[in-house]
Amino acid sequence: MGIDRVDVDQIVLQAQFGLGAALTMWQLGIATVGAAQMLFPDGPHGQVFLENFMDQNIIDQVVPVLNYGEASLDDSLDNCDNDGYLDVGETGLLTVRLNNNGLIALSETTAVITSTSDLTLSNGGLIEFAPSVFGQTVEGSVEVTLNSHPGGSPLVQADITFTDANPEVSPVTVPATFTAHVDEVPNQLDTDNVEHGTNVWTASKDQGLVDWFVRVGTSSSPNNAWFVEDTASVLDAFLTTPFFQVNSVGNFSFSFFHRHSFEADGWDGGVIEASTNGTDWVDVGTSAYNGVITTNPESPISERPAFIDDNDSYPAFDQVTLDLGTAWQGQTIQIRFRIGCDSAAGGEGWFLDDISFPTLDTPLFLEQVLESEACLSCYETPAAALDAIYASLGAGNWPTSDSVLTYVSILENVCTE
Ligand SMILES: [Ca+2]
Ligand SMILES: [Ca+2]
Ligand SMILES: [Ca+2]
Ligand SMILES: [Ca+2]
Repeated sequence: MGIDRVDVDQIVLQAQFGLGAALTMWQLGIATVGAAQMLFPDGPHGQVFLENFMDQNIIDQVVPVLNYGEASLDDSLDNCDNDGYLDVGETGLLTVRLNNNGLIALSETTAVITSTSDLTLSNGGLIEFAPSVFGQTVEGSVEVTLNSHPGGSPLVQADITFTDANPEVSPVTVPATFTAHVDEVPNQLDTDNVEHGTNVWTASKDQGLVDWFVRVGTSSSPNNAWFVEDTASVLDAFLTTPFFQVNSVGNFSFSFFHRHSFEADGWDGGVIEASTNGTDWVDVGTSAYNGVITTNPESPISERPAFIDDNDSYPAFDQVTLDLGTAWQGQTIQIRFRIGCDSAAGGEGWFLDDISFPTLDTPLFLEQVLESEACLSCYETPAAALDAIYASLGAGNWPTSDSVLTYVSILENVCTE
């Protein structure tokens, strides 16, 4: 059965999107068949490509592939302080994302959550996912209540065991930990070690497919670092501080640890910029750069001095300190880390950790402290809060001049012990 030429062009283009460098024929074959399945789910396209690749021995077997994506824990269903962290007495969602990376459609994907932490899980911890085809991510959740917390370490532990029954995928168990039962106190720390979520940063982009995100496993301080991939397609992505005031006395300096491996010969790279209005940005990293971006109209930072290729100590991290003197004294500014990539080929990307602004009068970064409130019961409505006040007076007793009233902030949904 033939396939229209225009369909073939679309499939091949889609398949090559974001595949990166050092590609094997097997990867290209799998990606092409997958792209055909995604673009033409009801057509013969995927099967035609698959048979041709198998005839050529480029693809030798087709098996279902289900991969772990990520998991998160929040306090979205019934919370005391609405801070995104599951505190004792709160109920939220434990959400799991799985990726179908095989050429076979999956229709009975499940995960079971088990934990040694003191949690109550809905549905026995079972999550049932929607059917998926190649390249799709499926997401599912269970309701979680945190009943108690041992203190000490601000972590909740869970094991995520996922599988598919049709067709059969062998179960895989992934351990996960989540920060829980904490409060965030702003403007406490000079250094962000990237171990506590996204802290104060904003990740955004003008062009491209990916953003900076907190990645586990490759870092300067264990276990997390910010990371952005050097994609094989045009990318202009930023990791930006909030506005902050530069110290009005002395030099302004900041430092960070980073590891980078960009597409060789300066086609892709990274720069550091500052702005007083969030719109107009000037480069502030020149003294630390190791090269210049190759001339290429596709690149958002073409011909600019930049971090290129690998850092000196790669794959270890190097520390960079930038002393910007007194030029920014007293001004309110933002700093951003910017990756610029052209298309055609990519590289590993850029890791950033232990970012420190030690000269500021007011520290930039927040600190997580163990939750001090015992959030054992929450008022879901203002009426419930009023009922609680009346109840505190004793049944049938209206307030008198010597009544002792307990004040409850109904706006902040405050809890009692
Ligand atoms: Ca909370
Ligand atoms: Ca909290
Ligand atoms: Ca770290
Ligand atoms: Ca490139």
